[in-house]
Amino acid sequence: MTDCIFCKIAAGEVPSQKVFEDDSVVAFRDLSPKAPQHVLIVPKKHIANVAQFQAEDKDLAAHIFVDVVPKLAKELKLDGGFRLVINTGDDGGQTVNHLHVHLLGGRKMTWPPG
Ligand code: DGP
Repeated sequence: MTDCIFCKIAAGEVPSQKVFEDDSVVAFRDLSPKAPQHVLIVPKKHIANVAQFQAEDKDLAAHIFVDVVPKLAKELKLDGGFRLVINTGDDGGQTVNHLHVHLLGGRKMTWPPG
């Protein structure tokens, strides 16, 4: 999508601190980190949010959670645990309308979030 910041980051048109990239996914450090480790895991395909997942995205969704999350958690040394957040839509606090999974760690998380 032409006017999407995460599409531009995924395409390398806008700089980011990438920590992972393969054919279908990119992960980079959040501009405004909420924890010592705060990475955004983003599919390269423009999907607005999880409510817009299609049947054809099942492999992509599995890849994110089965392959990418555990790999990054290990590389970032989040052995004590971490939090995944997927803000979805206005009420969910989503500000960038390109699906992304926040991977947060490196400190004790509180619950509930604000
Ligand atoms: P959300 O509220 O779930 O839509 O989170 C969007 C996150 O994206 C927010 O934590 C800040 C981050 N962000 C927004 N624009 C940029 C950017 O241009 N680069 C990077 N690295 N992060 C961004």
